[in-house]
Parts: sequence; C-alpha cells; structure tokens
Amino acid sequence: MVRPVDRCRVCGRDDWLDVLSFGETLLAGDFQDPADPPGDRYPLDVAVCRECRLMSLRHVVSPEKLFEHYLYVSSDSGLITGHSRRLVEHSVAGLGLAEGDLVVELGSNVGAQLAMFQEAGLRTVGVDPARNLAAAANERGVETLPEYFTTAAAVRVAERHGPARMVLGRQCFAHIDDVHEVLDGATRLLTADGVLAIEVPYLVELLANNQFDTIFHEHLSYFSLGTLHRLFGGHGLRVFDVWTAPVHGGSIVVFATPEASPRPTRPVVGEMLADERARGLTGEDVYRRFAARVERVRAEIGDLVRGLVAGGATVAGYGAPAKGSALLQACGLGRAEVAFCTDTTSLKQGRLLPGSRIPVCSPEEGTARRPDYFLLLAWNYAEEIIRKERRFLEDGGRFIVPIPEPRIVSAQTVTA
Ligand code: DWN
Ligand code: ZN
Repeated sequence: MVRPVDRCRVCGRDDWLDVLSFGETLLAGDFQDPADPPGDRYPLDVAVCRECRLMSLRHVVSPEKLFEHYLYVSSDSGLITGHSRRLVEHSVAGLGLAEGDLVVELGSNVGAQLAMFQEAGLRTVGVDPARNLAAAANERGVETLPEYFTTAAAVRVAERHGPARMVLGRQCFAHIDDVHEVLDGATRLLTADGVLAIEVPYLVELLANNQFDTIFHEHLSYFSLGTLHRLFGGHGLRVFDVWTAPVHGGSIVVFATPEASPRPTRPVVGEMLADERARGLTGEDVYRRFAARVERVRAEIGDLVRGLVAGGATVAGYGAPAKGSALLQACGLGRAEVAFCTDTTSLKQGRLLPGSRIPVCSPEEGTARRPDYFLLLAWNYAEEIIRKERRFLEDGGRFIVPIPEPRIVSAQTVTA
C-alpha cells in the first residue's frame, strides 16, 4: 500500500536533500461518506535528488488506492478551457497536426481535452486508470482505455490505431512512479516527427509562491525543466519547446520529439534552463528557504483563521480541491474552524473532506449560508472566482486567499 522511495525515479541515485515533512497525513483526494471510518494516514515527506534535482515524495502510495476511483473531474473553468483550446490550436497551426492524425492522451480523465481535438478533425484515444472517468469519456464518444499508460498499453494502441503524431499528458505525469515505462511507451507510439507534450505544475512557481498545498500523495514528482530535459533525453526525446501556463498555480508544458525529428529546438528551452540555474535550483539554499517560508505561512494561515473564528466570525472553504485538504491538514484547521466547503463538483457534494470531515455542499447552498469569510482553497482560480463572487463581497463577505501569503480580499481591496 505504501513503499519508501530510496532510488530517484529519474536518475536512479540514492542521495537526497530532505526539504519538508508534513508527518503522516490523510489522502487529500479521499473524500469520505459520512458513514465511512476515518481514512488511513501515510508519510508525506518531500526531498530533492542531489544528482538530477527531481523534487520527490519519499514514499509512494499504491496508485490503485489513489486513482482507480477518482473524484477529480477536469475543471470546466474559463482558465482551463482556454488553455485546452490553445493547446489544440497550437497542435494544428504550430505543430502541423493534420486531419486524421492520432492524438493519444494519458490521464485523459473524462475526455474533455480529447473532445476538443476531435472537433479539430483529429483521431483520439484516451488512457486513464480511473474506471469511473473512463466510462464517462466513452459515454461521450471519446474512446478511452481504463488502464495505466504502460508500454504494453501503448503498443496495443499502436497496433489498433497506428502511430501517434502526439502523445499528451496533462497534470498526470507528476503522479506516475515509473516514468521510464511511460516514456518507453510514448517513444514506441510516436511517429518520427511526433510530439510528446507533458504539462506539470512548475517547480519554480511552487518554490517561489510557497505552494506547499500542492504537495500531497497523488503528486510524486515536482519537476523543473532541467529534470524533464534530462529524463526525456535518456529516452532519445529532445525537448524542442516549452510553454509556461497560468494553470494549477503555474505550470509548464514541455514539448519533446524523437532526437532525429526535423523540428527545430527553440531558444526558450536554453533560456529556461539557464534561468533555473540562476535561481539556484541546482544548489540547496533555494529549498531550505522554501521550507522556512512554508513553516511561517502554514502558521500564519492557521492563526489568521483561528483568530477570526475566535472573534465570532464564520469561515467556510471555497472549493474542495485536493490541495485544500492538504492545506487544511498542514495548517491544523478542521471542522471547529471551517464550517463547510462549497464545490461545483457534484461527485464531491454531500461528502466530507478527509480528516477534518468538513462537509462539502453546492455553491448555491454555501452562499445561502452566508459565511463571513470564504477561505479560498481553490486559490489557483482566484481571479475568476473573485470576479464571479462580487455580490458576496459587495454584501460584506470577504475572501481569505492563503497562497502565496495569507491576505484578505474585500469589496474595498479587491484587485483581481
Ligand atoms: O493534479 C491534480 C490537479 C490537476 O487536479 C490532481 N492531483 C487533483 C486535482 O487537484 P485539485 O483538486 O487541487 O484541482 P483543482 O482544479 O484546483 O480543484 C479545484 C476545485 O475547486 C474543484 O473541485 C472544482 C472547485 N471549483 C469550485 O468549486 N468553484 C473550482 C472553481 C473554478 C469554482 O469556481
Ligand atoms: Zn535523480
């Protein structure tokens, strides 16, 4: 069910710089039914490989436990939808994918991204181990294999559908322990000029913006471009382009292609690698300073919320993201401080957040209960949410935006 990480999954070395320990915590995505017994706790410690600078959890919880019945449905927020569309547009206009070309997505969730590729005339196959989500994707006409993206699965897709012009993995590559198996599968599936596009939360953003709540058991790896560049290179895949994207707290989309592919390598790749070195990612101080800031910010968030509640205010959570569970646990906040959480995901409504057992309700129900403060657990959508909830602010409500530092947003101070 849980195993320690000794050897680095990227380079194989066993030489770690310990960065942070959250103790034994509950699985952030393990929303519970009221009748459920409390879930199990697992060690949540993160360290950096001194050889390749992968930041990694030091323990792996079995993927069967984490992903085979998954409650996260790709967000339909404007931010995510816009980003998904840009990826399709770029794949056709920028990467030359043509009508009838095959796009295979690992971690394809309910098929929202692949449905957009279908609208652009591309053939698609999804691969996702979450049976409940794969079933929903197949329902909507996005063929999806309910399994992990292994080499064997990739070979089967190639046998049935031919080679792929693109293999895409958005916000799932950081969840995968055997990254070499995935890359081996991708290289067998891709055409000679094919594109592997991998989107992950960006380690530089995580460190710079104190995003400690992104550290939970689903996220095994926290990648820099440098580590991905080395990892892909070991599989004969050349990184030829990289995007930054304002999703999930700040992500990168790394585009790679077989070494001999005619696709030219853009200068931004070398520039970002140099920037990472300049920020000290190959050193140790940047991680120590991050850890010190996290200890301070965790305490400040907890003290702020406890102080408001002690003063008679009611505080509720806005959004019930997995990272919200991680944040509440890390800040020692529970049902005594946070009365409920709202969330647009129907799968989450009526359930309880792991550990704190804070009830999740619909946004409508939550707004009707008129809390004095919403703790913005889905802070990565702050701009969109604050704009949407202007009425709550104008009626005197306030948001507590916890990351990168806790700040209170009112109708008078709103800048988003
Ligand atoms: O890597 C992962 C990312 C991509 O998604 C997964 N491990 C799990 C998941 O992480 P998360 O749950 O922190 O993702 P989100 O997208 O930040 O979750 C936002 C939550 O907030 C969703 O449950 C939807 C909800 N929400 C809401 O209630 N009202 C979101 C918006 C925009 C809103 O207006
Ligand atoms: Zn390593």
